[in-house]
Amino acid sequence: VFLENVISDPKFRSGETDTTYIESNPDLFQFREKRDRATKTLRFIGDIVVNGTEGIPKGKPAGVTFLPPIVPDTRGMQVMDGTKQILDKQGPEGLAKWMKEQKRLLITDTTMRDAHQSLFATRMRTRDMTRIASACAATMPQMFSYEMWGGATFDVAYRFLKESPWERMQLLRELIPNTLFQMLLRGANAVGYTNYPDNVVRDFIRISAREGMDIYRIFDSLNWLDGMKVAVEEVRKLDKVAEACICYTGDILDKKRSKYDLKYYVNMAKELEKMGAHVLGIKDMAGLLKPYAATELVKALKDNIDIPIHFHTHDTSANAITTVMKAAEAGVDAVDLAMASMAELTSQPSLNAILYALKDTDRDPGIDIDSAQQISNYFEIIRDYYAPFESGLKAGNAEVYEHEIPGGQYSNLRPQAISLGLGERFDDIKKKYAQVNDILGDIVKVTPSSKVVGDLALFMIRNDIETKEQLVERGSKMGFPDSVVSYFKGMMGQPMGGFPGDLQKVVLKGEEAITCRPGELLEPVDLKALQKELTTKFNFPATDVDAISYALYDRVLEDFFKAQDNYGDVSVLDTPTFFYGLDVGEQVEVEIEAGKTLVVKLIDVGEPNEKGMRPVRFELNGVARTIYVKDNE
Ligand code: 3PY
Ligand code: ZN
Repeated sequence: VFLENVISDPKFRSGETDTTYIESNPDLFQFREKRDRATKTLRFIGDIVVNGTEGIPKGKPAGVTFLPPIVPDTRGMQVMDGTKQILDKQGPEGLAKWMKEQKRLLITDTTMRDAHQSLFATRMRTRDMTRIASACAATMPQMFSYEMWGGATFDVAYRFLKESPWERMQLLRELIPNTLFQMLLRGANAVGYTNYPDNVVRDFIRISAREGMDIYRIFDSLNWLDGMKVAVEEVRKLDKVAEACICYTGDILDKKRSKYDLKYYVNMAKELEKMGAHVLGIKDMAGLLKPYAATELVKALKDNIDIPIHFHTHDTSANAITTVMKAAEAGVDAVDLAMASMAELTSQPSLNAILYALKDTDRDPGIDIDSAQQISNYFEIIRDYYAPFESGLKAGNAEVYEHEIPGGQYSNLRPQAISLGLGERFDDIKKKYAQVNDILGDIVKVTPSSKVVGDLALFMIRNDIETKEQLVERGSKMGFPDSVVSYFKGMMGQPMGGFPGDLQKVVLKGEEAITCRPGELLEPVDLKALQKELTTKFNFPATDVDAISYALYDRVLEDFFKAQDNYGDVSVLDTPTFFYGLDVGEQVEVEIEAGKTLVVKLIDVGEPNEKGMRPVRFELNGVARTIYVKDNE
């Protein structure tokens, strides 16, 4: 975004300016250091060759062949209007009304967000989305929405992919002008793991709406209504779609588990409708809603609220496709699915399978089956690039009904356990997770409350703590994980039924807990000041987009800027080169800007010198170049 200031300047882009605007704002042309891009690119590739990518073994994964993806040829095809135009012309109420009038089942494709978040730790790069985006727009104009932002994508894009999530949205928006974009917003936690001041949540929504977001799926990780109000209000103000969620936990069919029963969900849905939700989301983040429970829940909700209902689930148990069918039968308006090659396991059920299942019925989604197949084929090839990030799960596992771990967390917990040297104890960890949930009084588990449960489970295992009594007894002399402290302080909101008092006391060690909204207490963040600070620190005219990102993730953004200064724009590299570097003798082409291509060939890697620097020899456009890279081993 910041490389092309004048183009990304909102006022300039709005067209409300004349040439004097440019003259009086010379900093629009003060570009950040762009020179020496070839050296920076070689430096990055050299670093990957020598040190590999964080979190995965160095070098190309064995047994995987990287093929170039096949993009359907849609040249000359007209892009038909779709749901985006309905929202833009008729507003969110108009869209909600339209949704309810549709007989067909509306479909959200989660491939570009939750599917890769749940299957391979959110690592899908923008480049692998943009290449297929035009084909999505041209061949599937009946798609209700693309979930392509939010959740963990924001943090991971900056932190691990070294690319801007804003640029992702901007590029996809240009390529998919006809379909709604949808994001997952963690209520007062926005796209982070902690509560933010109210003004940060509002500003984030305002800026992301301006940059192209349409539907905000808003939830609170404890189903605490107060935690969702600010976000719902702000989205409404902007005439975007507020999809407020009930997070589903427990089992409404099990009459012994009365804490989260049908009445609880129906009441919550009514409250959300009153709060101003345009759409109700059923957010089944762990895939716990069983097929017949979906029938009951959707019917009861349909009887009690007037807004359309959008169902989201995960296929961890392997039951989810049946649950989607039952929800569709019971009249749900929209469902989340993923392209077949990116579906199932901890991801969403298969979009392609549902297209066949509902073909020639009155709920036929109307999306062209062959086109969806081609898009799925594209992602099948892409998925191989990310093989080392996969969770290793080979099949569905119905045990999820016991441990209740959300899909997105499940694929992260195993590497987290391995990094703590607890790899072999994954079974114990899952059991401990369930036990911690009991200890906390059976809470809703979704980011960030699910992280609290995961962190406390790992804490108990590492410290050989078996029971709640031991936890309370020994806990008074121990420091708890940050997430656990923050939870008990009330910084993630209030759980239904309150906190277990004895445990709260030992965790907080005399500190007071709050019972109001944390966002009210936190000092507002001065975005303008942040913008100035960034401008000075990084010597470029920072925008409000940079400032709001800084407000959410200060360290992550600083590291991202430093990486950009060091390596240039690495989003231009193909994904295998980005993660695994080059083999000796291998050559790639890197298009650093339209019409400007670097041909990079790795010649060899030398022994480290006395400073631990290895010479990495390349050929750059046929000319020998050596880069010295610090060997971190
Ligand atoms: C997230 O918050 O990232 C989730 O996907 C929760 O389900
Ligand atoms: Zn999800």
